[in-house]
Amino acid sequence: MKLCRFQNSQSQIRIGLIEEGSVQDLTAAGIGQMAALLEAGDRLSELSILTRQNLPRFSLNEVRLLAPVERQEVWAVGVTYLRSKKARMEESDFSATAYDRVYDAPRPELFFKCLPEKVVPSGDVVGIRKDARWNVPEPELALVINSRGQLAGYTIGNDMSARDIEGENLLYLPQAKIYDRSCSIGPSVTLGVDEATARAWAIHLQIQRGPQIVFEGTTSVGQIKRTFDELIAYLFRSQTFPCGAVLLTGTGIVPPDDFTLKCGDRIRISIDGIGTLENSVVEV
Ligand code: DO4
Ligand code: MG
Repeated sequence: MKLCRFQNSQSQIRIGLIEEGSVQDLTAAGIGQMAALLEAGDRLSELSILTRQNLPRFSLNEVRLLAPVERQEVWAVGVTYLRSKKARMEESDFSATAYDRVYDAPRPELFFKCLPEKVVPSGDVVGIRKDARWNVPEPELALVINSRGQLAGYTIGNDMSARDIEGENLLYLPQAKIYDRSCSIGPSVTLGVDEATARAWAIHLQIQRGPQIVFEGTTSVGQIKRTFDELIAYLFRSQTFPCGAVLLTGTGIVPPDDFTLKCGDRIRISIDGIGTLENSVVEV
């Protein structure tokens, strides 16, 4: 089941259920926030009861999908794939030991990514920093977690990053990761899938420049070193999330070192079981 936030033709924000190219309007049945379903223990049965009503249905072409994030803080975890550890160690002599250590350490590298109001939806533009020379997308599975620390669903995240700033000094990480339009999430939240099933999903990244595909790469969720429970448990240690959280689980696809994004590039991130998150690039 795929849950979404959308804007209808009267510009009203609604909650919907996506099925075969159409959206059922759950707000017509009283669901004003996705959180109401994410917090419910029996969300799948609640949803199937709701969808037995004759709810208004729209074609996906008639509505604008919004980022499926309401009031959740967005966090990310780094160096969860061997590929990411290797790339980070190569980009910086200075920080190589830190990346090597964190990959094997019991405590993961968790970092704050952005406030919900800064998240860019699929179809909108993501940013590359004016003061960075080496900018890349990071295609990541995102865990949608409720206020009790339960994994409620999955979506797709793009953890846009400035690799030259990150590589110059580890203490510059917030500037490499957090700036205008540096996080895109969407298009919808997949519910009712266990970790073992999600681990079999492939993640695919495609970058198009004009008519050319300038980079393509694939990885598998199964290559994430840590379990989802472990990541969530660390995120919720000594910290409460009254509105829940979205956690980007790290990248396993890294373009070659001579690749940097340019304005106008189109980034497509697809994950089996979820869909495609698509954005073009602007300088910010
Ligand atoms: O410290 C670097 C962050 C790495 C990251 O964002 C990732 O592995 O996805
Ligand atoms: Mg990342």
